[in-house]
Amino acid sequence: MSVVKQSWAEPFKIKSVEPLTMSTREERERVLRLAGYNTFLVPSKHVYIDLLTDSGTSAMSDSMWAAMMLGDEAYAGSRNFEHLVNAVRKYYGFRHVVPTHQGRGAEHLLSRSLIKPGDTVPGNMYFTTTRLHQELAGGAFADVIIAEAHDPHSTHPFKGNVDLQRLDDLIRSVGADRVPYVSIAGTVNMAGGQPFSMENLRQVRSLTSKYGIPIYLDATRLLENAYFIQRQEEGYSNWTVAEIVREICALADGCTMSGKKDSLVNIGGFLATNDKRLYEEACNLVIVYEGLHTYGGLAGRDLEAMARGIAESMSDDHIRARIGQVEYLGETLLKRKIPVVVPIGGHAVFLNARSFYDHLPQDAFPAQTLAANLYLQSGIRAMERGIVSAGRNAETGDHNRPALELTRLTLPRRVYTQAHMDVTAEAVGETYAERRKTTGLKITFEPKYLRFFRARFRPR
Ligand code: PLI
Repeated sequence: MSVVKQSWAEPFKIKSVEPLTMSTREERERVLRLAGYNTFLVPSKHVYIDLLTDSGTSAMSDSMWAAMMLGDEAYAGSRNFEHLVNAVRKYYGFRHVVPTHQGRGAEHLLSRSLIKPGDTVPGNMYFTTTRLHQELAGGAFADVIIAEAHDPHSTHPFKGNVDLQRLDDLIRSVGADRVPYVSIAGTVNMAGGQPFSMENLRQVRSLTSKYGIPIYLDATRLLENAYFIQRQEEGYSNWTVAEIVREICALADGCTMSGKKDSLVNIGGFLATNDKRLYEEACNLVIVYEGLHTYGGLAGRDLEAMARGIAESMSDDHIRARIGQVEYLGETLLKRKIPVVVPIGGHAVFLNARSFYDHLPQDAFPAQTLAANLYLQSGIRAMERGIVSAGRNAETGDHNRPALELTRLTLPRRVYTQAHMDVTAEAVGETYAERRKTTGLKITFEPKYLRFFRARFRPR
């Protein structure tokens, strides 16, 4: 294993490049106004460094691009499907695989198959699409993550851990038969990309086994979680990340997956399970909503790229450089005394917008404001992960008010260089220097579901 080296460098060289465009501040003012101060509504041609998301934005390798020419575009039983199933079985260890167009397709299948109206699904913090699918299936999400996860200053190394007492109390209060599964996400997105520990997952497994409740992983960034276990949890420093991923999956019954993150593809996902009954139901539903159970809304070439992306992603050198870059940006910002969530997470650096704009109330949307101002300052695109993302309470209609009010600088895999990180840190520093001028935003339009994608704002 090569993980004991002092420094890291990208384990690839660049073969193909895409030019970046820089705009003027006047242009960005106009673009931002037209976009309703929502970075999701800014056309990418007006973006300089795009840190909106790590989803579907990775650079594929030459091998993955070559795989695109090996698409077996048969309607049924494409050989690329077999390759995908083999890759999932080998690296994640689950027996049955249903491809989907992306992660939320798999969440839809899982939620519709297992949740009955009135059920409760405990999880280590909500994720936007995951919770919505649980709610649309008639269930309610219940947060059982440890309290430290809601504290941007806590340096707990495994802020993605489940609070076992809370989980046990919840199961007892709603009844085990109303808990169809427990949902455990790798490097918890909304907590700042924070991992769970193997020990904690083992304890969750032993608790849920007592009640006969299955565990479904959100494996979207499980590999990143495995890297933190390798580096930080006693007993794992000599394991490969691939071995750790298998060990995690051995403690679960299945997973949903957005291949657009860990698996390095621009589109694709899957549901995987060891439960034959769930597999059968998911096959029924995927045919209605996505496509045949052997392609799930994807072309053969996409399935092939994902099969190769899964194998490629399971490399210690790859994941070390990927998270090394995120940490480099985080540490550069910390040196500049910019308030960020600590520890630095796996896929992104999360700016603590509450501290950044400590003069703004949460109803002035500080994290949304920060994303807008950073864009205005530099053309760098970030995204909100705070009160806007949290949406409204399904029963009362009031804003959900999360403790964390964050702006996410998300790093696509293998796309940007260290110099881009330096420029980003400078731009954040300049935005911070001007923080007192900011008065925040007002919401002017709000879509029904997942409002952060399309909501519009204006200055307060
Ligand atoms: O964007 P999808 O449908 O492929 O995946 C949905 C999804 C599920 N779980 C988690 C933890 C995610 O982060 C996730 C998607 N995340 C996006 C798009 C993001 O920007 O973080």
